[in-house]
Amino acid sequence: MIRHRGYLVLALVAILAVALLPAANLDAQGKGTIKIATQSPLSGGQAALGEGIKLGAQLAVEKFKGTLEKQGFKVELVPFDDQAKPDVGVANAKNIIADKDILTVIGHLNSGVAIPSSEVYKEVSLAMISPANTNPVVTDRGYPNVNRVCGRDDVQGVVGSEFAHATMKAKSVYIVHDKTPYGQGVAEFFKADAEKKGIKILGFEGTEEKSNFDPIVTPMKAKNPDVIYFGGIYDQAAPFFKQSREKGVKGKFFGPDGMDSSDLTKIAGKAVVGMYYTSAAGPASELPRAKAFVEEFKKKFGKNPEPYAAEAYDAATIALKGIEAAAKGGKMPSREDVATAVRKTKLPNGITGDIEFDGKGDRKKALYFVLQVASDDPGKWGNNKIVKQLAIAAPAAPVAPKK
Ligand code: ABU
Repeated sequence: MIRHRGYLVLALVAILAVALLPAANLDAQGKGTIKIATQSPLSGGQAALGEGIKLGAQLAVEKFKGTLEKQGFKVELVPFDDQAKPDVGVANAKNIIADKDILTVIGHLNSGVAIPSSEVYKEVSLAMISPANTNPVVTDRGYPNVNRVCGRDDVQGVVGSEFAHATMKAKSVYIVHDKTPYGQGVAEFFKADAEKKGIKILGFEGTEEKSNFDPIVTPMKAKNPDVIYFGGIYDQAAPFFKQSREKGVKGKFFGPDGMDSSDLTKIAGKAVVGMYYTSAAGPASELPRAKAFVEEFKKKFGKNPEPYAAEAYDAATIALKGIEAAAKGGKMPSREDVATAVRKTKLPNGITGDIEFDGKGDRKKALYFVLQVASDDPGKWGNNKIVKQLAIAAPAAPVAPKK
């Protein structure tokens, strides 16, 4: 009886083994998992843009992962929340490099987070493709693994000052910035060129204040500037502009791409309708090749893509193409091979235009826009009018001073 039971168990084990054989074979054929990480703020005041970056990348990965999957790789997107904080971005970056399956990072939103985080990626030659970081330092370090598909603030600041001078006819400007590498950086580029054009700088000050701007607004109002420029991000700029108008400031508001989110009108309402801002992100609804992306995005996520979501889509598309090129022959590529391939990857049909990197990882010709806020309805942010559109080559890297 006991002997019979033993045979029965053996037979069951054999049947089970045969039944599991196809799955086991599949595993044996599988070449492993390839992960693409995103890093952007998914919580806090800048989550609107950060979430858009994650979702833009997600859409591209879902759409274009097929080639790698056919080769036997499993492809996954792994989102990280950097909370727009440098220390959180760096802590995430350390976890990212510890996961050997992660072969590229799409991120960040904030240059002040991207710069220290990319020092960590560099340790292991992990490719980073930024959809949104505009501070020159991001690429001027000349790291072979660091790239961006957007423009730079040394160009954006000048585009802004030219517009303030030629179109807004500004004779004087008051500049406030957020003290971050991005906000202060773009404000300095704007200021330097505005001064060259003879615009009088009535104030230049940094603040980390998020809610009570009285101490800045009162002396600023007394100087009666033609233009008030805010170098920073919408979550801080919106209450600043709103309070400025409420306190009777008459000057025109202006700012860089940190203004470019529907949350600017959600917070500031009518105070910002009609204001101009520059951007390195094209409004996706106005980019001829991005129409299908906008429709797909809305259908899948039930909302409009925020600025830089389309750039994240193109960045993730380049990441996949780079990985495919490095995985030629069906072998799992090294991070270094992927970084080399990403730098060489061309996207002649990107939804934000043609993309190709120069020797330091800048987009060879980046797009710059001047836009005007059309409505206080955040749902109509995509209707903001393009007042000016330019494609400008990235400046060469600064030459180190001779010792
Ligand atoms: N360029 C918009 C996001 C801000 C930054 O680069 O830090």
